[in-house]
Amino acid sequence: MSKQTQVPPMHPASAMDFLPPAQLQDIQLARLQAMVQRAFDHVALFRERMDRRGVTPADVRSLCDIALLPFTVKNDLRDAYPFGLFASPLEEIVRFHASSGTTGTPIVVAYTQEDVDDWARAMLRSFASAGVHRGDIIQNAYGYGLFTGGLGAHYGAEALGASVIPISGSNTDRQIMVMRDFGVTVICCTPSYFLHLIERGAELGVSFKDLPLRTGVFGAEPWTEEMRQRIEAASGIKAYDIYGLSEIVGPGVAMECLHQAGPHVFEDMFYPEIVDPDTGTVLPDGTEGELVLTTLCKRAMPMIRYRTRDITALTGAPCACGRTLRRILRIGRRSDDMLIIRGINVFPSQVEAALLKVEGTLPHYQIVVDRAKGLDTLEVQVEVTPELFSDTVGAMEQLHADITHAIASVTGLHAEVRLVAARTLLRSEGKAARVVDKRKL
Ligand code: DLL
Repeated sequence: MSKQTQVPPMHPASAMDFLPPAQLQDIQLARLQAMVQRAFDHVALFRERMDRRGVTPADVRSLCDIALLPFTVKNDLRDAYPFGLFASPLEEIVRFHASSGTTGTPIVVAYTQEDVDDWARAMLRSFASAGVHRGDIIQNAYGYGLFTGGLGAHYGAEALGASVIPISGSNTDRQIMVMRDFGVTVICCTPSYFLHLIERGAELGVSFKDLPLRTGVFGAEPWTEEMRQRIEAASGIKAYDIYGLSEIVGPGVAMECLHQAGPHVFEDMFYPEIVDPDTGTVLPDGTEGELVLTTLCKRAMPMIRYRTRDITALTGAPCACGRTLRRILRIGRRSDDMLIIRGINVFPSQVEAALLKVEGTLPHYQIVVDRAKGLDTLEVQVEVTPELFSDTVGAMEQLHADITHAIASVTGLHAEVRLVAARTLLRSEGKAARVVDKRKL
């Protein structure tokens, strides 16, 4: 029997997802104008950049005028560390989050009480669009702490009226016990961690297909359509893509509906644009480029035209759910995760999609890039099913050839494929690190 229940009645907060476009645009423009004025009045960086361009808040007369405004980039947040971009006095700030800072100075983001409430509403609408409802038991395995995932999902789930288990990441065996014993129906975590949970569940004799678990709210890292299919086939749940980033709010910028056709952007709160990553020119819907986001409601830390580095396209094509919110296509890559190997551009997601198309592979892999005798080398380590691993040499050789061919056909590169036994590669409890680039070490 299918685990999917009837579609619940629409939550009142979801009404904003279905606004007629003209009404949505009126709201966006009014919010944009107020936000730009606020940023101009209270944040030196925005005021200086606008002054330099000769632009004032009064110049934003239509939504198209957003193109007059300067971009903001991650380094601006680093340079302003810790509090330089706040538009609210510290006594109005009720929450901080920060990025982990493994790659440099951390960035700090801040929220007023209204910001926290707005964020909870965005997350509520996210859950509701995936059919999550009051009465659901949500296991929230996103990390609690400075990472936005845990608390973001938590407040949204509570606002929805669902029952939240604030288990955070890690302690995998306890996660599985709780999932089984509490009758969990919805799980929130990274897709890579969910794979680990499925696998550990099987080792403990817990098949997710036999549990009430119905829905996964997966994001915080790139994952492919092939990965979604693997997850759904192995667990019997529906896997939905949720997108967000700390600089804008955290999770809840965009979320898929039951039709799983790419995340709908909550456009009344976050204004999306797609630009050419090299020139910054705004591109039309349907064209792939870098996602740029402007917060329309944020008070403590408004963000104007933030360059996310995430590569996607916007589509206004009608969705079967009837939402008028445009969708972004699945974010498979970032402009800064491109590997240049022997002069050829390769994205980790291309490798993932290629190897998951081959039967006998497990969805656990690692890409190792190195340099030998002045030449770049690409090694792809892939786990294979225990049946295949213990099979004849011929079967392994065939699999090896199939994977090598699949990778070569999408990337144009010959990869050294290394087939490894199940459970060999390191598992992640949060965002998976798929690539080791030893050239940078
Ligand atoms: O990862 C917020 C989040 C938490 C989103 C939980 C979804 C669920 P950051 O740590 O600031 O925030 O990382 C943001 O992660 O710019 C993307 O590159 C990537 N990312 C987030 N969601 C997705 C997704 C959180 N669904 C960065 N698909 C973003 C692909 C994603 N990449």
